Amino acid sequence: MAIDYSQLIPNNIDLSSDRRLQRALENWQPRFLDWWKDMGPDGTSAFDVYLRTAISADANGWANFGYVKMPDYRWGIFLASQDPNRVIAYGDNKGKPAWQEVPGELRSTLRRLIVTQGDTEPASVEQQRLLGKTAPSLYDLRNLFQINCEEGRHLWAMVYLLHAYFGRDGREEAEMLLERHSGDPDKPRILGAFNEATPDWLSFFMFTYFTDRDGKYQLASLAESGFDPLSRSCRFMLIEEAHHMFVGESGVQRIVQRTCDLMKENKTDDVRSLGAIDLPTIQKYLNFHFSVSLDLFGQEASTNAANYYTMGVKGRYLETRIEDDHLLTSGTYDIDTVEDGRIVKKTVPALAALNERLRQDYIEDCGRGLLRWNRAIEQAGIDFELKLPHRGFDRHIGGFAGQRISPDGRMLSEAEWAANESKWLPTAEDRAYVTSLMGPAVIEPGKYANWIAPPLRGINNQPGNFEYVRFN
Ligand code: BYC
Repeated sequence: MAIDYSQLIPNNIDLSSDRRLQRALENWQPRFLDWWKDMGPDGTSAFDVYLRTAISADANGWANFGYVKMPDYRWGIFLASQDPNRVIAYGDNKGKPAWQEVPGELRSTLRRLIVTQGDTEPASVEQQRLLGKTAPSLYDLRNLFQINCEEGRHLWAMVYLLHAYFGRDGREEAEMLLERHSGDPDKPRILGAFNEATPDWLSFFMFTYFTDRDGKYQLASLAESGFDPLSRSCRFMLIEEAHHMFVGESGVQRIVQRTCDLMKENKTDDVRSLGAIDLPTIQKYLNFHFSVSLDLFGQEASTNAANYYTMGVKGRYLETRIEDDHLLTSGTYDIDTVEDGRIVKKTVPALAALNERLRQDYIEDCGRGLLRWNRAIEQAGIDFELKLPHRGFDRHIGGFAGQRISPDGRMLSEAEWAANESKWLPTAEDRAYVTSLMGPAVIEPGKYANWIAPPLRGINNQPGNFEYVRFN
């Protein structure tokens, strides 16, 4: 169904036929806009930004580009189209029709998952709210704002589900989504990574590469949900997510490229003296964002994950393409864990290992971008390789939490860790250096900060000197 933009809340769910829901969401809308004003991109409400807006939820031609003031962005409710024959693909309810309403016994489980997902979306906007002040170009500024607007829309997607299917509890949860704030000591966001600061653009690109990619895997698992409205919401969100990961991957790529170009031109490793970011610092930021994002997958052995699967609430990545019984009651899976001071493989029931299995899919996907970044380094003739650290490195959730493990996967004593930590994770000095490169924002069309290469092509094929943001 096409998106109806004539409504106060654009939607493709025939919202006007449900007056109660429409009114409830119209009540929430000004609160969302207040939140955007207070916690969204700082001081930007008058800017005209070249943004894409969804025009239909079909795969073809869903995006429309034009200048928009962000507070006027048409946030709304867009679900992928319904397959009337869809059945649940796994677990105890395998083969039964997907649920169009929330089964009573799954209410609190589903609400919790939707709230956790919903909480991350505004959190990321809050984390990124000051980055516009130091954008390395208009192109990057526009991409930041596009992502912020779409994360805002992802919040709308979850708030719609809470309002439409969870009654008063859902409405209260929707309020809370605007009341918790990233890094707030009293009311923090739910998941760890969403309370970390994103103070500079290297962090932003690492975040959109690694943490948005967790989003891809979690949304893909929730897209397998037996609760059809959740599945359809996540399917549409996934289309938007792809651009965010592109921004991360190409952003890091451009920083690496610039660093390599300067190293080559000046025959030096000391690119800091040239105002660029050295490869070891990029590696440290990578280590940090990768391990923080690995934590987002939860415990390696999780009864929660087993229950979600058995009940048909959350599936595996691309569940329907996997060839097995989709019950997993008899299978096993090997997880890495620490026992008696050593990293060992442990065989656990496949059902319990679903978080770890998703984490493994994610790790493999993360590796693909590194291949491309390393190709740029190799092509410059530089002897350096960016690497993903071991899955146990600097973890705070799961079996590796509290263990001291090196990036190459060795168990360390506290003293060994302390002696090396500054080589593996950004130090205060590294962060201060990267921060010192940031800003003021580069606002001349076609110009880029010294520490980043221009992109290969413009958004929507626009020329290099395109004015992506107009300041008013
Ligand atoms: N931080 O059995 P476990 C995105 C808790 S990103 C804090 O493993 P489960 C985006 C856990 O709650 C994707 N606490 O849990 C990206 C549990 O607590 P209880 C967001 C954590 O449920 C960029 C206990 O530890 N979406 O979209 O299997 C920009 C036992 O753990 C953490 C989702 O996450 C943590 N990291 O797994 C914008 C999908 N990990 O029960 C957006 C929805 C675990 O003991 N969420 N705990 O009180 C889920 O599927 C699950 O909640 C999790 C956790 C995978 C996160």
